[in-house]
Amino acid sequence: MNVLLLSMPDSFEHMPPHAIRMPNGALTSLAGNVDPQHRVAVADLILVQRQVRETVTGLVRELDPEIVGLSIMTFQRRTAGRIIELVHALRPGVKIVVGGYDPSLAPEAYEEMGVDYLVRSEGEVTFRELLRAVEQGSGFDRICGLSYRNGESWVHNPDRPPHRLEDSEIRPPNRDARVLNGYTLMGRQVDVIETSRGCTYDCSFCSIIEMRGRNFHTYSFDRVLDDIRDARDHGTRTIFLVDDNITLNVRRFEALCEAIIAAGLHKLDYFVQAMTSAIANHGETLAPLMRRAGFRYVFLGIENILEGDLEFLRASAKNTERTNGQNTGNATLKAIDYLHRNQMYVVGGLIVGSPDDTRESIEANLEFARRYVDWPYIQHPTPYPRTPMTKDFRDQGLIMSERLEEYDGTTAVVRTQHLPAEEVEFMRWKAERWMKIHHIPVVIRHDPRWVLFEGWKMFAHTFRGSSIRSALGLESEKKVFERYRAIRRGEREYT
Ligand code: B12
Ligand code: SF4
Repeated sequence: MNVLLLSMPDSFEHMPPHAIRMPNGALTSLAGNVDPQHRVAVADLILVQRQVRETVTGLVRELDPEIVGLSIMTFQRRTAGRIIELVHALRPGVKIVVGGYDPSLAPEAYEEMGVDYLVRSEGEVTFRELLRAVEQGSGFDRICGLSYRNGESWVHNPDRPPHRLEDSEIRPPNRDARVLNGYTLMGRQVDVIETSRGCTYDCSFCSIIEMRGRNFHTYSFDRVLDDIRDARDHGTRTIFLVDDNITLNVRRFEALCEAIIAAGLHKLDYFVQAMTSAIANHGETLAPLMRRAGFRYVFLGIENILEGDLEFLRASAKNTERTNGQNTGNATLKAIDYLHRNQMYVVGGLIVGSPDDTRESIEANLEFARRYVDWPYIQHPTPYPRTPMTKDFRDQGLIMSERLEEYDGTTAVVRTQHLPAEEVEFMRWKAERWMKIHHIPVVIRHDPRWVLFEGWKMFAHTFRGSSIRSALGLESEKKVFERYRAIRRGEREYT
């Protein structure tokens, strides 16, 4: 069968598409795991963000797929709906399958969207079995993790337990299935690699626990190294490790760094997401190893520097420093110090706008980011389906927008008890633009050519909404913010 797999074009404030266009790891993993007789094409629509309609039309005409699959996050649901309509118009008999975080956590939302099959949680084995069943006409009732349309109603089969990843049942990704190109992270070709799946924490804002429960499973180093080599052989120079929480097992992470060095793969640049507690508590040995293995940017889940907010986010434990078995306070500064001492840069993940946040508490976090992080990645709490935080916000009546396309993390869709949503967003937006400028010298040193030819686009993106009048101080920042919001609304029309 011909199969076309699409990831959505929607991006958000911290991923300006002229600078960052990352592949969706799910789709190549699915492509690597179907039976060999199928012809699978993977198209990441972020690569053609302003030509979505033309590209999808061209691909459907050229590839003539029997099955079209879409990978969808919550803020991409509206775009997904429009793409499904387009595909149906182009090829009425096509079967549509959806997967990823949003379909898995809000399957009911897809029942009226022209979808035939919905794969919940991990997809490789379920999708393989689905294609077999479609091809052989053998029925779907035995496929765990699958929901499917049956006449006018939907059938939801039992869940599929998370895969243990230890055997070779999940085969490596198939990057040759990609039919578009142009992946980049500030001028260097980028790819994503998984070394593990799952997390045992339960932060209230995170979708991972509802998605797959609290567990942690790992791939073998041989497989991971082969995967990195494959990405490199496809032209990649920067690797993003997309593990949910690679720092859950620090000794394993250290061994992985050693394996990367031993395999001579440390000349690539690596980006990774990490818990502050793991870096603070093990930085003495871990940070130098990370540096030697090629790690350059570390996304730190700081979340918040105030204890009250950390409690609301249920993120205290992962941000706690321990000395001689005792809790000795917030781990953030120590983690940042270890990373900086080892020439790595900190992408500071902070969340501002929790229910009790005041102007002062938000400002304290913004000031912290100004002083200590190299690249801010500040977001607002966003009520994604089925997270504990969503329930808290709903119970307190603080959700201000149900327009899911705004659920991108940098549009404030909830208010606090003390501040309107728009004010929270304004404070973040105003502070963050200038923080990004401070990092430019580092980027120039690493990628001078890219900065020379593309840097101005990044600048223009960061300051969109500004005008000569605002630069001269003749217009208020609120006015610029209003313009920025209007531009952002327009950007969300991808189809
Ligand atoms: C890595 C990552 C990123 C990376 C890379 C994204 C990329 N291009 O791949 C970066 C940092 C760029 C990123 C950004 C964002 N992310 Co993100 N990200 C993740 C993370 C950590 C891992 C995702 C991943 O690659 N997993 C590995 C792959 C193989 O697994 P998978 O995606 O789950 O896919 C499997 C199944 O879902 C299923 N499947 C998926 N798609 C499909 C499609 C079909 C047809 C089928 C059959 C099956 C299927 O099968 C796959 C294989 O088993 C998750 C989870 C987490 N713990 O935080 C969040 C997560 C996915 N991100 C999230 C969000 C919200 C965002 C942002 C909007 C804002 C933010 N919070 O940072 C931005 C938007 C990005 C953009 N487009 O502009 C949310 C999504 C919540 C939701 N309900 O939609 C998550 C769950 C985190 C959270 N807050 O809970 N993200
Ligand atoms: S530690 Fe990270 S992956 Fe784990 S639940 Fe918290 S935010 Fe999610």
